[in-house]
Amino acid sequence: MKPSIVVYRDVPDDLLARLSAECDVHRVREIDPDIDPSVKPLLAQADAILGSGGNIDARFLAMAPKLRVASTITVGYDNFDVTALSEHNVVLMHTPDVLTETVADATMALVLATARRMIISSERVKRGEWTQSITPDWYGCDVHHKTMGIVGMGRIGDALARRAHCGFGMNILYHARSRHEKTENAYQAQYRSLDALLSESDFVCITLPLTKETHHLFSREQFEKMKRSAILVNIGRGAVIDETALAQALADNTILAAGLDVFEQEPLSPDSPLLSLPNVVLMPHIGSATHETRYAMAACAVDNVIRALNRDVSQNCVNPQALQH
Ligand code: 8YV
Repeated sequence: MKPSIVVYRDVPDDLLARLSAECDVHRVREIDPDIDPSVKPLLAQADAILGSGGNIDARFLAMAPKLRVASTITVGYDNFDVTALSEHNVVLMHTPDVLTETVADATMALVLATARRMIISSERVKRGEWTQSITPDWYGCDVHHKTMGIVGMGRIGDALARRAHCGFGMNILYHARSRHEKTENAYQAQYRSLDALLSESDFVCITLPLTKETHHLFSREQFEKMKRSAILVNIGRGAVIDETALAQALADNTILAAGLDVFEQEPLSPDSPLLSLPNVVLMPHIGSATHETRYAMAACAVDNVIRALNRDVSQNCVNPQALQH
């Protein structure tokens, strides 16, 4: 008998066909039975789940007693309780590497769009405000040869450092849990304490995952340590920033501007104070959202689940120790 898998995100047809050759595939829109109760009987029988989002915790796992593999079509896995998964002998597979370059492109795009005020300029042109030569109120600030401080130095941080240093001649500072000699040597990146990075950087780019340690790492105190001319970019996870404190810091010009791809609540609440600020560029979590990369992520997640169901957790597994012997 084929293993049963619940798929809770769009997956291209050819990849679904690959999955169907190995598994009984059940497609649903939502994985949370509180939102869609019809998922409950499917979870009761499921050997695997594949999708993105959802809150996969002990309560969820109690509804999926046969589950052996959870395959997320993301690199970040803060919505999974990894300890609970391991206790239930469920292996968690994710999709690192395939999105690194695309997310680094998006980070650089946010740096440029924010510094050069591209979105606001475009809106002004569309409103018919470009009626004569532009005046200094249209000006942005330079990016090239400025100092970029990267907080979190994983794969995406390294790919961003490459773009910023090799492409834009930027001086790279970074803060991370450990030193990254390869990045230091390749891009003359210099390690700094978080406080030193904040005070020296023109652009502070957050590429951190969300963990207990990084939750609200950025709040009023950190914004006050930044230059008043500094721009903050977040491509990691929204809750690394205390968003209320950020909106305040942008409103009272404690920092110059921000470019955000991720938010504490997604989709962004219509009540968010960020929505009315002129000095913030808001993107709907599109860091990895290109046709090519989303396909590669889905393909990686499909391969991951097939391998893991065949007890191969040698690649892309967050908790290989959970494989039951
Ligand atoms: C995901 C992401 O594609 O992979 C991650 O961790 O943040 C994004 O690239 C997105 O969360 C999918 O919903």
